[in-house]
Amino acid sequence: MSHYKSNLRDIEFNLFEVFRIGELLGTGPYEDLDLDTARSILHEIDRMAREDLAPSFAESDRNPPVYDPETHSVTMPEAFKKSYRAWMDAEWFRLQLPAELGGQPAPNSLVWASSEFVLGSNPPIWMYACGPSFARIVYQNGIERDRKIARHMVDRGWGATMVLTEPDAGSDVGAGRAKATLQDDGTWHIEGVKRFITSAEHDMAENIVHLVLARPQGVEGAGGPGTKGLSLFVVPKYHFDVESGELTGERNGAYVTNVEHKMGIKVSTTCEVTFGENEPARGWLLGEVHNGIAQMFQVIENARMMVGTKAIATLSTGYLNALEYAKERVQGADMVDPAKTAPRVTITHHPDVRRSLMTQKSYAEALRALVIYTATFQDRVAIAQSKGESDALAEKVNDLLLPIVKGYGSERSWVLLGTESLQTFGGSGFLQEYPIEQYVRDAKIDTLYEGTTAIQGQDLFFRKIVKDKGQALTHLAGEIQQFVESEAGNGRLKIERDLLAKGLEDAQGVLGAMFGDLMAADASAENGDVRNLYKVGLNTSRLLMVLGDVVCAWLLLRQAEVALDKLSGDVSASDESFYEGKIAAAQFFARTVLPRIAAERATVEATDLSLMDLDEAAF
Ligand code: ST9
Ligand code: FAD
Repeated sequence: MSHYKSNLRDIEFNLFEVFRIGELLGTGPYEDLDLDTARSILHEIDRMAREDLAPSFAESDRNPPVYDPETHSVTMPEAFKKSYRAWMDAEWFRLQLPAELGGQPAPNSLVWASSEFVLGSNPPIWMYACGPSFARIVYQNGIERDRKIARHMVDRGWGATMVLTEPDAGSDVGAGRAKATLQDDGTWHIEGVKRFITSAEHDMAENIVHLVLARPQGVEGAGGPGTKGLSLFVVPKYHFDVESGELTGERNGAYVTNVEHKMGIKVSTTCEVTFGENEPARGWLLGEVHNGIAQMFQVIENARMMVGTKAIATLSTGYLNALEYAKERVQGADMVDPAKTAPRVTITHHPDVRRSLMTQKSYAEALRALVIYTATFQDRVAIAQSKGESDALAEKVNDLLLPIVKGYGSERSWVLLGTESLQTFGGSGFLQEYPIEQYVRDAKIDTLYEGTTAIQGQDLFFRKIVKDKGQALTHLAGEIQQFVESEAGNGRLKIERDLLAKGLEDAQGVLGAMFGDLMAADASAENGDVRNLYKVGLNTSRLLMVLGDVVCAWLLLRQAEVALDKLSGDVSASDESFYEGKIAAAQFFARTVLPRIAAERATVEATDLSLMDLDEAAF
């Protein structure tokens, strides 16, 4: 039986009942896609995930890829290859591609909603399968040569990687030392060692294209210090004929020189890649422009969305596994039955288990809504672009929400998988017989790669709020305020709307205190002291969590409003339970999570410099 338990009903609820993406279908860039087709896509990917992708999940964890240092090659487990092949053969990746690359574009909300099935059932499949999406970046940023390469990447099913990290350049990408030297024929030779590169070696594709950040040498206006001096190079594993895509049989000097042994996602190869050690590693400058970090961030934005969705997908299947177990596990008597001979009950009768299950349910469903809500702004961006216009506000709100999806989503998911989902199983949760221990191991990475949580918190405050002059945040806060002041839920959500109002006010208090500290760090102002910036830095991760909780509470309450509306009409018995569950989750979240924001506010307002003044020896 599949480890993976999907929640198709909730995904459809979000897409079609809450965010009403049906209204986009059959119009503009989605003219060829109707509602029935959209639903059938979801149903088919859900089926594939459970029947074709999930079966190799545990097996490839226990029998991970084997690296041969002699040949610098990796042999993937057969079971995983089979799942990967099934996914690639189905060609669902075309939903993310423009028509010029053989795609059939679908709304991002539909794509990210359906990605949950893959990312919940066997996430490394999605990562290995990203070659076509990387091709899109090559295509969009490239010159005619690059566009040809992009087509080969899609048509020939090549793999691809994003290559930033070096031993001394992790969060600080700008410290990277890999260098690029221009050759007479217009190509570049890359030299340096990159580490932790996902999917850099495997035996599931005839070629792998590395997108490498490196610093050009001796080029006017490029190659300076920091991230702005980095350029992006397209560096294949095997050389090929640019016109036909045929491999020439010649190996490029980009070799995997180690594969890491990891805590989780073991089937995803995490590689050290050495460029140009014994033979040249030849590549092309993408688009022949030195704009590397901005180009790479087009990949990173997509990857951050993916990582958040992966974490959230895992929490959802973790919760549904825990729920199934809790409904069957008989242990102890009902708390209110004092008799020694009282009948034993399933653990769902115990208040603490109910608290735990509802915590898991409300977060999993809130986070799913967060992913899909974020993707609706990507839809707006794509629709505007298809008309040759831009939707600046949608771009900004998407940017604002990305660190919340990635940073808050991964933190909440990984913690809850351990403290609640695994805990529901008691000692059995610790065993490999159940999938939760692997979920916990596999989800931990989501708080680390694609920018750690600390980086997400800083990105949120400094770039997405301060640099944006609060425009996106003002829009989002305005939407929440409007909901607070509405009659949503007709009295049944009144307490929760009041709690949301207080949560929003406290979140604004957190921001107010942080802005105060930021101003006080302006050394040119009267009494300004740059060290006050530390106070901001002490609270950026906290802000990430606070804003995440407020947005999630609001999204759950919006869902509850829709559910209440549906319940006022005729619904099937299963839908009645579903909608009641939506209301219960929203109320629980509002009543148990939102009040904590007041404490976070008090903490932020009381922040001083004592921690920064403390001698390191005292730690
Ligand atoms: C990794 C991979 O960890 C893990 C999983 C791999 C799975 C692979 C497969 C999945 C990938 C799928 C992708 C397919 C692609 C499909 C796409 C389809 C469309 N937003 O603040 P500054 C830019 S990989 C946008 O001064 P510092 C911007 O250009 C490793 N852009 O930064 C900016 O210039 P300006 C991941 C942003 O102090 C410039 O950077 N590693 C953003 O120089 C400089 O900005 C990391 O994530 C943003 N949010 O550098 C590193 N931020 O301001 C984490 C910056 O003029 N570290 N830019 O616009 C950081 O993010 C650092 O904050 C830093 C700091 C490096 C940016
Ligand atoms: P460091 O940057 O050394 O961070 C250590 C700690 O210090 C962290 O807690 C961090 O939050 C904190 N910290 C660092 N700087 C700051 C700061 N300025 N403010 C506050 N706190 C800070 N990279 C790629 O390029 N391509 C890939 O495909 C890829 N895949 C990966 C797959 C796996 C399994 C792993 C483990 C990593 C992968 N990475 C990849 C690298 C990944 O993106 C980095 O590990 C990550 O960005 C953190 O860098 P680091 O490990 O060097 O940690």
